[in-house]
Amino acid sequence: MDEKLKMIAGRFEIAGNITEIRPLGNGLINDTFLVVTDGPDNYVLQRINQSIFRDVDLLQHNIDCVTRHIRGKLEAAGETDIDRKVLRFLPEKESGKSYWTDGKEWWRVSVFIRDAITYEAVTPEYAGYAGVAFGRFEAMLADIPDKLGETIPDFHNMELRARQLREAVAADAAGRMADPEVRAIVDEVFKYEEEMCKAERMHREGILPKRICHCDTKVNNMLFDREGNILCVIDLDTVMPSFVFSDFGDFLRTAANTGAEDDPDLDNVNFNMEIFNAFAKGYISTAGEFLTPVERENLPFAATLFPYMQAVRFLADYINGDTYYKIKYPEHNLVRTRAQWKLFLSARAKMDEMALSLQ
Ligand code: GN1
Ligand code: MG
Repeated sequence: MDEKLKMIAGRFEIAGNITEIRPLGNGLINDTFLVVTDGPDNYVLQRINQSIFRDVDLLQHNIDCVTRHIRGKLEAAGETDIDRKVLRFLPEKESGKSYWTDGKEWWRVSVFIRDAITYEAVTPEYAGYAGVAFGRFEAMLADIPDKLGETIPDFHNMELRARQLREAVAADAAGRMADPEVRAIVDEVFKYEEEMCKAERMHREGILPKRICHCDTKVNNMLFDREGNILCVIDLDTVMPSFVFSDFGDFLRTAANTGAEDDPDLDNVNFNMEIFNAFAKGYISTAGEFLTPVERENLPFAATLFPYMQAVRFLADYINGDTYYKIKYPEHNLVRTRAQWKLFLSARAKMDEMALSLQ
């Protein structure tokens, strides 16, 4: 067992003795480990990527407020098994804070939710449950009294993401603009820029609000029990004020993709309308009461925005020389870009069909 990890985990109020620590999950940003103990619970130990989350104090403040608020709602609703329905972060023994740092690395520990399953792909039935769960998550947070900050400022701001791509192209830090394919994708991306920056314009016009959203609703950020019921939503680092498009669009970006996020075979990648229909129906059943007509009308737009934004982010990272996302091979970010671009075009071609299904 890695003694350093054991020492760090031991700083938190863990019950029992640690018997094993091993890597967990496939996140692209933080390093995550499972801490196995001989006590009643196992734990998740995470090193927070501080080069991305610059203000860990704010980050953990958001998470503390959100988990406390949701816990309160579940208790008020008479829910049982609450420890499997909302994450619980442990205090660090000395500071009492929900994270520990030595000034170089930032760490936190949460209780590992027992008998939970994550999926990289879902059936329409499960997509429907996920829609209900994400709509409920937003509804529960609608009256949170605390002020939450943006843990990554302007995280899902498309104008900013387009600007960052432009800066990456201008700097060409890794010499990748010499590749004609990269140039061609960049040109294609900018053709749709105005169309895809619609949300920021609507916000400036005062017709699109920001609400507390999850902002990383990848299908693998949701825990299911063995019967297929949703237990809870995990990966709360990006819970912050955003447009509802974030949660709706990012879930479909992963779940309605018939291929993988980084599928090298573009024939596998298409936008699956059955998943859209089921997810949208579930989402509207719980979010419908607070959605404004503008938000609702633009849900098909949201389904196209997220593959587009993700293509822009992967492409910018590729051009920057892979400084943000973890990669498994040198061209990985380019392969991801191609797959997200294909998904964007496929979703965009189905917007009318999506609008009909929402009526
Ligand atoms: C990152 O950490 P992970 O894998 O859940 C990213 C998301 C992207 C996603 C792409 C903080 O999420 O925004 O959509 O990768 N998170 C951050 O797979 O940038
Ligand atoms: Mg994740």
